[in-house]
Amino acid sequence: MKTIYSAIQPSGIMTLGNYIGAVDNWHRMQADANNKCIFALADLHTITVRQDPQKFHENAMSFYALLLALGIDPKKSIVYFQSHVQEHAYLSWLLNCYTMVGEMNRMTQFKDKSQKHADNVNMGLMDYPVLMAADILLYNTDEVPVGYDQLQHIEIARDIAERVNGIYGDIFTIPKGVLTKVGAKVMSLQDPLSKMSKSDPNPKSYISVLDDDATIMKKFKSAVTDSETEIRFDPENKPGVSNLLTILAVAQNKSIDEVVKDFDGLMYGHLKVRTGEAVCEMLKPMKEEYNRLIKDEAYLMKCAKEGAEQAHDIAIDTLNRFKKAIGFVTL
Ligand code: AQP
Repeated sequence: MKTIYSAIQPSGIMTLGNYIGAVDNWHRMQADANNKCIFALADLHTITVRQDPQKFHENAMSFYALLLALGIDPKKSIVYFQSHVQEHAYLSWLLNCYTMVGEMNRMTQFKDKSQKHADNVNMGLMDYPVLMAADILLYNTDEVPVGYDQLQHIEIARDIAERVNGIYGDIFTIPKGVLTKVGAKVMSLQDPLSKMSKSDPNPKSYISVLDDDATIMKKFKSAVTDSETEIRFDPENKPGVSNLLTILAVAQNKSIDEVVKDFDGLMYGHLKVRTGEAVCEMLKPMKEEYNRLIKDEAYLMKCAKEGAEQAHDIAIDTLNRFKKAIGFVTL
């Protein structure tokens, strides 16, 4: 069996980028009987950026319900909150002692977020990749489905694991990052050179998977394209148009070439409207299921508790193995 592990931060409302780049892939991997899947809400990571307590709480519950509504099934996969399994923070401390400050300083996300949150460049923001390495390594993970932006963090998790294994022998499984074939980097609708992000201050730049249809259509109609007229897939020279084609291909479950053919002789306006309509259609069943689940807090908490217990059972074994190898006195 292959162990698949991935996580998402409840730092706002899930975007179409998170869905296409990550969660949709989780769903596909869960369907394979050879995979043992573990999915977490990375709520410890979320507080690296200051959160309003009530909003943070609501977002975390909402994210959990969303994952189930998107087909992540607690009967098939372990689905839990990172903060409910204490081994994450513990292993993160241990791994800190095997990670170099220079390595963390080089991380692209750290540099980006330090600029965006210049008034709060806290240690957690810098340490984000080490906590992520702990998440992944605790579960003897083989593959980590992520969007393109997280590949650098997977690389550092591998480096840390190899360093530890080099000192103590076979402690950790070396994980591999897995990208979705289409949509590993969904771009902002307002600035197609940067990725779509749920904490972008401009809500027109992203589609939240809970946006209503009218809002989705409005956001797609105002998507930034270019001053030409030809519809072709060319991410370098036509990033806005290529981003819309990517989203449409995923929403219609077609290849990009097939989608491009459908627009022979048509204009950018048609592309924007069709992409908006296809996304509304794709998200409709999920929204209905979400509206049902979010009212059933008792069920959500029952699933979260069971998920945390299952996760803990695996995590504690890995943590103890590592502690023993380091030489800690155990009770
Ligand atoms: N635009 C994107 N395209 C494809 N995949 C994406 N992911 C994020 N944005 C895109 C993937 O979604 C997963 C969960 O991401 P995360 O919440 O842990 O953190 P993030 O990568 O920092 O995502 P955001 O939306 O940009 O969050 P904020 O705004 O809070 O920083 C990951 O697998 C990620 O690759």
